[in-house]
Amino acid sequence: MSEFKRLHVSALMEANWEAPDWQQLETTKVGEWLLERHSMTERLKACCETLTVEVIGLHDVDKTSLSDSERALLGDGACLVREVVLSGDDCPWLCARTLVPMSTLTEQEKDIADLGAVPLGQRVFNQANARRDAIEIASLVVDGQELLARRSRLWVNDKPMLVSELFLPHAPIYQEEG
Ligand code: VNL
Repeated sequence: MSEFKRLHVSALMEANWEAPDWQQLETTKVGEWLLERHSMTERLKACCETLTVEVIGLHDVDKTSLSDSERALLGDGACLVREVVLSGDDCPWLCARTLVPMSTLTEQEKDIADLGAVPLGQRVFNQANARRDAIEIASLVVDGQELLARRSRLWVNDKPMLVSELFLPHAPIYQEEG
């Protein structure tokens, strides 16, 4: 897992995020995945019998380790970093890294630090006021393979977190229309 983590998490951290071409993407199957505003967890669940989450990293970072764009999207404070792999029926589909500002982990949201194998999307979209904005996309080369990724900001009770998701080679986003 550590080699997987090194490759995929660092690819996500080095991604060149760009604003999506909504008009062009909205009409494609890949676009439906990348531009999903509701829960990615739900969308993946619909493609398998069992969706599992493996936490591969959970640590704090101080504000000095945030990039300029992360700071612009989240504000200037320490964050919890949660790194996971989501698998559909034991096939790895998504590697995700979420930055949760400490100022988000308050009151009702304290539990987000202790989700373990509960998917973040399931927790966040349980809340009626959850929303997503600032969707950006990137194409990353990992192990010689070109993979799709996106970054977006999630809001719960008007508190932000920043979610980066890398679609692994067997993810449904790459499958032909069935
Ligand atoms: C998680 C689940 C993260 C589904 C995701 O993107 C996601 C998680 C950051 O459990 O951390 O799409």
